[in-house]
Amino acid sequence: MKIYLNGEFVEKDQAVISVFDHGLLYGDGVFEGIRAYNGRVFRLKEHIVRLFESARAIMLKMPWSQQEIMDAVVQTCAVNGLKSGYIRLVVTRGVGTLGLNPYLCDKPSIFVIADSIQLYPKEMYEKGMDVVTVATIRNHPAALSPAIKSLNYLNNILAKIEAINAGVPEAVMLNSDGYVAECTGDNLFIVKNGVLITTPISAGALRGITRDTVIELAKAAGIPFQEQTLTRFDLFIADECFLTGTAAEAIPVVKIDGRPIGDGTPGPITKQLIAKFHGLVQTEGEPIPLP
Ligand code: PXG
Repeated sequence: MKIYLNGEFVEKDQAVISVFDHGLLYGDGVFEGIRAYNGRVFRLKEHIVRLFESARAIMLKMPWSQQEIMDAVVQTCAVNGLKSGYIRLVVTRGVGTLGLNPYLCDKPSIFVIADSIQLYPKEMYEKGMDVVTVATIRNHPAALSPAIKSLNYLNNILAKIEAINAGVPEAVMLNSDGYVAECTGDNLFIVKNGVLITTPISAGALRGITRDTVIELAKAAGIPFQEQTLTRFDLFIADECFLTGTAAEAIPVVKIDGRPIGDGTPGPITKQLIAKFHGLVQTEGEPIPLP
């Protein structure tokens, strides 16, 4: 496997980062998880725009153009012969000194890994998954904003640990006001009385690219949609629930905090949207030049 690292392709075991890189020392950096399907990189431009916005929010000046990074992503897939898989694009503050001052870091580091991912077992996509609400709240927007896809995921990891310790794979995180924010690596949708609903970004959600895609698909299919502040009560009385994320794709949720959602099986609108999503990703995206 070849990794793109600071402008070069290097073998996996040679793809190393300095212990003085602030990405490692402080989680000071930004990243994207991107998917390739059927020889195309899905919504690449949207991921790159979000990466640049995350970088801007942390005052990390990108020395590369958006096009250069898009080319690096596509080339990393091509040199690895990757037709379908998962791409991790990471930009760190770069090598600096001990001490927090980011301005002492000379230049950012960048790397791209093109590999595979299987987040949840296949049967969960068919039968649905169970989730729990956890005590760890989503970062307060006045601290590290949940809109920034930063390398500092420890808060979400703590929530993920709570879920796994409770015997389920994913956690619903609330915000500091007690409203539903999102999950540790996925956005959350419910269906109530035929209306598709997701939490607003202002509730502490990342503007997920899969979230945006599902909203587009719903609108095109004539499914009523709204963003709405949600409480746990709203989840408990929902007819359907599902999660979206680049890694997870779209996955039905059938139980929250031990309570069955709807009739306890993936709902019809959930299944319809998941099918449409799978159709779309096969045909849309930046082509990977494969031999
Ligand atoms: N919320 C959060 C907090 C995320 O990290 C999403 C929503 C979904 O966004 P996209 O754009 O992917 O639809 C994410 C992205 C993992 C993993 O291993 C998940 C993400 C990133 C990296 C790893 O579960 N999620």
